[in-house]
Formats: sequence, structure tokens, C-alpha cells
Amino acid sequence: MTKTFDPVPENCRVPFTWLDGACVPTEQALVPIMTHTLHYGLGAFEGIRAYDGASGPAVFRLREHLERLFRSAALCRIEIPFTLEALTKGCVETLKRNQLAAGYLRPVVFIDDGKRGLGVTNNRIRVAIATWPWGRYLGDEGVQHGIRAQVSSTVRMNARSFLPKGKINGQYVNSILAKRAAQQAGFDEAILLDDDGYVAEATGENLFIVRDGAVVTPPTSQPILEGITRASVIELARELGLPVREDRFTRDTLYIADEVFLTGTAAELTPVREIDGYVIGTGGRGPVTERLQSRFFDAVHGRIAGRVGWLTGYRV
Ligand code: PPE
Repeated sequence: MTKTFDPVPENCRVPFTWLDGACVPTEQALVPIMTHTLHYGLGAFEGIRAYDGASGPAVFRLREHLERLFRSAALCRIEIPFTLEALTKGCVETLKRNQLAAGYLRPVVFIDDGKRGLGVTNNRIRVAIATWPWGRYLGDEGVQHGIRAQVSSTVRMNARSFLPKGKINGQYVNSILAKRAAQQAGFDEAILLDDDGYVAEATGENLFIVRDGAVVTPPTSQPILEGITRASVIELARELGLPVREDRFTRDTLYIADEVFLTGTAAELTPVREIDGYVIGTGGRGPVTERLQSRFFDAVHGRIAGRVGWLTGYRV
């Protein structure tokens, strides 16, 4: 069987990419083969979405995402050679130059070629901001009716060996191994447990369950990414008067939950309708999930007056 691949990378469909301080034509935004981060994975990145909302295009929680980028880099002992303000401008400029009223932004901080080997300390730190239009990460069908997930035999990396609070490039091997195994087994997504057997998160999403009307998600004391969508959904749920708890729970609790959903910038708010063959609730998008999802989409689209502070508007 011959394998086909798409010869045009998704971000090359936009004309400009920000690299080391300015937008350049995307075909010129290239890196050397011996880029340190390509070989060893030490680097930091973000995923940010812009939506064409009620008052025009706006980036959702840009500041929080860039603050996390700085924290992730600091965890790597990498100093980003730009200020938060410069990267804020860079993100907005990248969207504007590409005339994107909505899209996904991917800032990435990486170590350049220079000295070779693990122990390099003075290689240049580079920063790129790519962007592309990105539809529903787990499919239109997934957002509406839910996806099918597998509890992975791959365990979420622990904080003794890794830095789960950092969005660090190489750490994603953990997620991708789980994701590929799940896909090969015919599932859409993998859910990872932590070392102690408690549910941690999915491969690129935080996880919530709904049980007896309460919304429950693993606490940040577990080895999970402190998701910005997670934090936003917690706030929105409380605003709606729903009881929200950050509590540990095990795999069996997932199977008997009334509802399960995932949150992430890429995945937005996606219901899970089946896990390991167990049908969750009624096997579709549950009522609490639907309420929160619609509230979340209202927030990102600037339809909640009290939440426009989450948005950085721009013009294309
Ligand atoms: N956990 C992990 C491991 C994770 O990678 C993400 C984001 C989240 C939780 C949710 O975080 P937040 O986006 O702040 O709500 N995953 C990004 C990567 C997606 C990709 O395929 O790459 C994202 O959603 O942008």
C-alpha cells in the first residue's frame, strides 16, 4: 500500500509567519536540520485561538496563553529573548498579515543550532508564531454528538521526571504515543491516568465529568496542564450556578459518570460519548455539557458582556 501525504503543510497555506521578531513569507520561515529542539525536544509552545465574534475578530485569553509560554520556557531554563508585549503584538500581527478573522496561533520557542550535543547553554533562542485556520479539532460530529475515547495504557508523565505544568515540546511524546495507540484501536482520543491510577487528562485536553449535577475535574495538584479553557469553563460553570469541584477520581468513576467532556484551545469543549466501550450517560452530548459548551462559545465570540475582558480585539 502506498502512503500518501499532504505535501503542503497546513501553516504554509497562509502567506506570513512571524520569526524572531518580524513577519516573513512563510516559505522563508525555515529552520536548520541541526536545530537543537528538533533533536531533543527542549522548547516551549502555545496554542491560541482567535474567533470572529460579536465585535469583530478577537484572540481568546491571549495574555494568559503568553504568560504560560513564559512559564513553560522558564521551566526549561530558557529565557525568551522577547517581552510579553512584543509577543502579544507578534500574535496579532501574524493574524492581521494573513487576513485571518479567526484561526489558531502557534507560538513556539526553540533552541537554535550552534554548539552540538545535550549540554549547550549559549545557542540562540528563537521564537516563531505560525497561524492557520483550524476547524473543529475533534470533528464537527464530535463537538455535537461526542467522541469515543480509550483509557490509555500509557501513563501520564509524572512530575518527578518531567514538568507536566509546562507546555514543553518533547513532553508531547507521552501524549502522542497514547493518541496513536487509541487511534490504531479505532478510538478518537486517549485518556491518561496518573501514576496513582487517578484520571489525569486527555492527550491535548483537560477532562471534566458531570455527576449528580456537579461538575468535577482533576485538581492541578495532579500532573496535568493548567488549561486555560479548563479555568474558563470552571468560571463559566460557577457563574451558571453549577456546583464545581476539583477532585481526584478513578477510571471506574468515568464509566459511571452522567457526562464526560474535554476542554482545550484546539478541542474547545467536546463531549465524550463512550469510553472503553462503556456508553456515557445517554451516549451523546449531555445537557450540562451542552449548556457549558454554548456558554463557552458565547464567551469566545464576545456574546457575554462580563467576559469581553478575555478578548483582545483586532481588525483585518
Ligand atoms: N492538556 C494538554 C496536555 C494540552 O496539550 C492542552 C492544550 C490542554 C490540556 C488544554 O489547555 P488549554 O488549551 O490551555 O485549554 N493542547 C493544545 C495542543 C493541541 C495540538 O494538537 O497541538 C491546544 O489545545 O492548543
